[in-house]
Amino acid sequence: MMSQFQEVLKQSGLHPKPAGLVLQYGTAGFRTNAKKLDHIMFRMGLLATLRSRKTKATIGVMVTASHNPEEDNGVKLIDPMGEMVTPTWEGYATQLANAEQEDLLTALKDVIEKEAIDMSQEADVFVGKDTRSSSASLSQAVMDGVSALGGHSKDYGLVTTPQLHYMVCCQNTKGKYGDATVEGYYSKLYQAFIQLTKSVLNRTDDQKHLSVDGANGIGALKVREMEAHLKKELQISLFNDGSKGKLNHQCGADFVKVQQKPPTGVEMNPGERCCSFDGDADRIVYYFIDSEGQFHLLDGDKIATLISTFLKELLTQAGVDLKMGAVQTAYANGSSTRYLEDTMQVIVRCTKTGVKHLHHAAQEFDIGVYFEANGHGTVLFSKAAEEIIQHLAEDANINDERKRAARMLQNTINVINQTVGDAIADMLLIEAILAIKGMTIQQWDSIYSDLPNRQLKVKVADRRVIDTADAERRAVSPAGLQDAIDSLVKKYRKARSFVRPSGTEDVVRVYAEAETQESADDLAHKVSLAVYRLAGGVGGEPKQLL
Ligand code: NG1
Ligand code: ZN
Repeated sequence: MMSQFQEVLKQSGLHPKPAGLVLQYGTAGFRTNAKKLDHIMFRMGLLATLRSRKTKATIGVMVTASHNPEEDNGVKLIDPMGEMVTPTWEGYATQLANAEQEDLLTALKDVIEKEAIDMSQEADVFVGKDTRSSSASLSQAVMDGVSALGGHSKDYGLVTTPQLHYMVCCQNTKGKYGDATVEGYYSKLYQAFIQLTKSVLNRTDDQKHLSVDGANGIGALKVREMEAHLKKELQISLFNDGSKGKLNHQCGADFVKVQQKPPTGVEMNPGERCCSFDGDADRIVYYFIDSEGQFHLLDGDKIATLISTFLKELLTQAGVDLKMGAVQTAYANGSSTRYLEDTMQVIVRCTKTGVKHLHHAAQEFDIGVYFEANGHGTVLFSKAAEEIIQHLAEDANINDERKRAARMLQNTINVINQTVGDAIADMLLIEAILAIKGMTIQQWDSIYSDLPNRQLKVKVADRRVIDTADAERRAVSPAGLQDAIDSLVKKYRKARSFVRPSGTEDVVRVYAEAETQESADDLAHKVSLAVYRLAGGVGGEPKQLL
């Protein structure tokens, strides 16, 4: 034990913390300019080792800054079942990250003591990274941290975030969820996809074709790897594959969603299905241009609706009564919420932004479909629901229609990545649903019409002055802000607006929706000015929409 601490001391000298630097474990772990992260990575290696000893299970550490610029990087810890770490451990992460060099051992020992960690336990950590140029040395720093504390790390190298979540879950469930290898991941997903689509006869090449924007990131590499398995049942044209463009620059799911326009680098013909991944392939959005050249976005809300409709129909056909719910955040388009509740009669819950909140809420249902509007989402099936579906699929005494539906539900369970939102898995499920329902992207799009909306960012001196309640839909501080928003919202038809401090960027986010795009833009702009005025805006009045 003594020697472990000496090793930590020695090694941490090679990964020194810049004095005074303070970072917070936010919505998506630590995320900032890559140059500031070496010590964070080393320390997260230490923490993951402790977490592994505490849980007596394998822990994951993913090095990525997702949709953020190439210059940034970040790190996220993955708990044994593939979920995000608990708030207490997020607190430890922040504590360890911010301890000055000379206080590191004290901070470390503090966690060991509070959690009563047996330091003689084995520790296993799976490490993965995205394609950023800084990721190689940063993931090495994580592994240095693991070995300094006497843990074992396994380097998965370049993987998507959801792939690493999947590996961790497979490892800790002793293969029940699948094999903890990239090959095992592809084989589970593509087999389920082939099973789902095999009954669909006469699919044309057009129906099998999909254009994918890989955001010049890891998703592009992994789509390439998987393509061979798909046996031409899905024919992918891959754009922004990283061979020339810069990661997430003018492309990727976040760009398309926020800018509401097509990415650069993708050849689009009218009516053709296209989708964009983000920089670590845990988000996906679909879109197309119509014959008049107009752009149509099918975001996480439209995806959730498509999947919920499909599952509800299958449940009816299979004749099983399972409680299904949809989970959204305040960013969900108002039309989607109305459609799910009123037309589909699905229970809808709204949570705070951040996957862990959605994931948690989705666990309350037999089948929980959760999606953030930005395209991060998945479906969770309770253990009981999985068992019921499995029994039914194997039941010799039911009719063909029920059996077919039960088998489709079973394959849906297998194609989806239940550990976390997964662009590749979601893409396969969406493609299968469209094929099975014989639906074009236009038909999918016309299920309901989005309310025009706008997202803006405002820079303030300290974004923590904004405090929210009611799943972030109301600002309780600073004083007067919510009143200002309320009186602005009243001036527009079908309007809604809210503000919240970002958990991944040093900005306040503003969201507005209204009956027309002009109104949504105007409302978002006016709310931004109110934030600027009442929450200590910096950097000159925000004249231009960010
Ligand atoms: P912040 O920066 O807290 O808004 C963003 C996304 C989240 C989530 C995280 C993690 C929006 C409005 N926010 O969080 O939904 O995906 O990044 O990547 O899209
Ligand atoms: Zn991401």
